[in-house]
Amino acid sequence: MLAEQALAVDSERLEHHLATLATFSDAPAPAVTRVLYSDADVRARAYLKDLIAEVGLSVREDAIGNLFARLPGQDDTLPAVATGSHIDAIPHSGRYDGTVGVLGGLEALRALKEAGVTPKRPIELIMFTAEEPTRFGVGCVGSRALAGVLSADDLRALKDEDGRSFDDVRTAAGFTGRLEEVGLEPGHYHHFVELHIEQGPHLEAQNLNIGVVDAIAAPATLHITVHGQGGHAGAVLMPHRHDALVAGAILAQAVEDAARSSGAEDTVATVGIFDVHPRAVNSIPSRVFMSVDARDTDAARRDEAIAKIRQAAERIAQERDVRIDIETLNADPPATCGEEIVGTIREAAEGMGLAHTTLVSRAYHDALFMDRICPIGMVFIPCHQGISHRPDEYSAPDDIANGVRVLAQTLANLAS
Ligand code: HGY
Ligand code: MN
Ligand code: MN
Repeated sequence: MLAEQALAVDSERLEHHLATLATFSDAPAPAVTRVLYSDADVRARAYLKDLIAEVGLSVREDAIGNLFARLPGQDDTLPAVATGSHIDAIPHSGRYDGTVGVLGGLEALRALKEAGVTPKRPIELIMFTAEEPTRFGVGCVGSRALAGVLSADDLRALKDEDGRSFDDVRTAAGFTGRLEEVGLEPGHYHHFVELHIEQGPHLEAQNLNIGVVDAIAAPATLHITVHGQGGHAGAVLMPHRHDALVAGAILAQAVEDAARSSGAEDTVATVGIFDVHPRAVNSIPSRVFMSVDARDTDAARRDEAIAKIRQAAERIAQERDVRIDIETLNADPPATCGEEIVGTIREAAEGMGLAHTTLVSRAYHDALFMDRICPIGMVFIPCHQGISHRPDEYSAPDDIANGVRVLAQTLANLAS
C-alpha cells in the first residue's frame, strides 16, 4: 500500500485540465458536444497529447485514433496493466463522462511517477476513440476494434448519417494507418481498470466515496424505419391514411412497455432518436426513423424485451398498413469484472478509509469490450444526483481525487 502522501494528486491541476478540455466543444458552455473526428475532437486530442508530454510519457496512436501513453515498468516486455476511458461527448452533455477516466488516469500515472514507483509491469493509459455512438450509430468503436469485435471490414462499412464512410472521416482527421493493425491479441494487457463517474444516484445517495463495479450491463441498439404514406394534411381523409408518425408513436410506447413488463428493474429501453419525414405542418408523415437503446444486466431478458418490440412492430404494421424495417446494430453480452481486480480496488479504498460499495454499471464503457482481451475492473465516483449526458453533470473535486488515488493504488498493486 503506497503511503497516501506519496500519492500526491493535484486536484486543482486536474480541475483545470477538465475545465480546459470542456472548452473543445461544439456546444455553448456548460454543455459539451465533442463528436468523433470533429474539429473539437481533434483539438481535444492535441491538448491531451500536450498534457501527456508534460508528464514525460511516451505516446502512440493507432489507425483510428486510439491513443496510448505508457509509464515504463521494470520489465517492459511484460503485458501492461492498462487504464483509460474516452473524451468524446454526446451532443449537449457534460464535462465528466469519460474525461475523468482519461485525465484522472493521466494524473494517477503522474502521481505514481512522481512517487518514484516503478512497478514490475508497465502501466498504459488508453484514450479510446469514439466511445459514444453519436457519429456511426454504434458505441465503443475504438475498444471494439482493439478487442477484435469490429474487424477492419466492419469499420470500413460504417457510415455516418451524411453517408460519409468511417475511412474517409478518419483519414480526414489525420489517421491513415492500416485498419488491420488495430486489433490486439488476448493477453496483450494483463488487466484493464477504468475510472468513471457512476452515472447513477447510488453513491451520492448513500454518502459513499467509491463504487467497486462487479458487472457491466448488456447494451443493444436497433434502428427502426416506419414507411407509411404521405399526403396532403387537408385532402387525405382519416380512413385513407397510413400515417408513419402515429404508427411510430404507438411503437415507441411498445418499446417502453417491453422494458416495463420484463419483471426486472434492470431492463431499460429508450427511443432516443425520432426523426419525422418530411416534417411539414401540412403534410402527413410518410416516414419515421427511430433508434432503440435496450439494456439489461441479463442478456436473455434484454433479448426477450427486443422480441416483444419486434412482435409489436409486426402487429402495428398490419393494423396500420405500414412497413416497418428493423436493423440490429449491436446486441452485446454483459461483462463480469475480474475478482482479483475487484478485490484490489476494494483493498485500495479500505486502505484509504474510503466508504465503498459494490454495484453494477448500467451505462456501458470501453471496459465492456476490453473484457474480451483481459480481466477488467471499474472504479466509480459519485456524480451529483446521478445526472449524466446532460450539461449539469457534476462530480466534486474531492470525489475525483479519491477516485484517482484508488485507481493509482490499484494500478500499482496489479502491476507489481
Ligand atoms: O451510453 C452509454 O452507456 C455510455 O455513456 N456511452
Ligand atoms: Mn456517455
Ligand atoms: Mn462514458
